[in-house]
Amino acid sequence: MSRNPQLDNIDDLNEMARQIRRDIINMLLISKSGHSGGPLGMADIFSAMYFNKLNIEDEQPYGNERDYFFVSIGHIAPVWYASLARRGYFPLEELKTLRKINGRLQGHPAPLKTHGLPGIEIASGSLGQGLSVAVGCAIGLRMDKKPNYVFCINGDGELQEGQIWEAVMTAAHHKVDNLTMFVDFNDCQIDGNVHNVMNIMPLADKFKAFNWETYEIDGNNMSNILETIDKAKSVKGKPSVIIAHTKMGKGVSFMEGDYRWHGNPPNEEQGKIALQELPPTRFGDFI
Ligand SMILES: Cc1ncc(C[n+]2csc(CCOP(=O)(O)OP(=O)(O)O)c2C)c(N)n1
Repeated sequence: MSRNPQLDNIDDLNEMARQIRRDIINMLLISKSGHSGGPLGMADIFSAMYFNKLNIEDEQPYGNERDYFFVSIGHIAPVWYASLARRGYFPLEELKTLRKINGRLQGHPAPLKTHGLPGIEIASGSLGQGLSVAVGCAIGLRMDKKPNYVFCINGDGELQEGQIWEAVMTAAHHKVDNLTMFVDFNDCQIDGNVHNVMNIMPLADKFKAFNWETYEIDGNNMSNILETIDKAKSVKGKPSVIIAHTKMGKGVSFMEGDYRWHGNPPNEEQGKIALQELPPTRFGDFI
């Protein structure tokens, strides 16, 4: 299946982010289970990545020239599925099958080899592992003298996993500069606010102490996202991290900033209100 075109201006990328948010709500209304808050909060970054920044190859899910995109927090699958479908990795129609038994869009993502879904590099959902894979991938590419770039999406709650910090130390030690990590910094996790469950602050200072190039941005601001990715990619001699301040449930007033939306879908009434707050776009709904 050939890819849909890249979008080159901020307004279009914002509109795509809104469409992805509508898709997330519609998928969850159909599946009646799944994660709302994290996916909605990350829609701007996914729109920026899939429609502007990621080097994607037409027709090939895993082409040799592609950038590698790892999503370590598999529970935000709805935003990933919507982005992949919108870019043309699989038919939009398939978004109706989120969490259906024997379908390709499981609650947590799995790659082509096991589930037949193109564009997913590795299975994720068990937190803490994705960054290690991303670091290994980046080192491997460098050993093969390949120019491909590697991105990894991590959650702030996920940073409580010890394995993350082994990977952070490893990437710095090996001066892995073909890697950018995003932290979805929404101060929410499955059962509370991150600062209450187990504080990870001061986060930027921790990454700086590990010798990572460290950026802090508004992760729901498209121009901020785009310009920081460019800066991070140009860094030499060390890995980069973009601590992206996002809002859980962004775009839906009654979900915003509330960790209780980490893993729940809207009901019919809530879904209706959510879709009113996210007006239709020129890209059109899948239902
Ligand atoms: C190894 C492991 N431990 C626990 C869980 C259960 N779990 C799923 S999501 C989550 C919270 C993750 O927080 P964050 O990454 O900040 O996600 P957000 O709430 O922002 O979407 C937890 C503890 C898991 N999936 N894997």
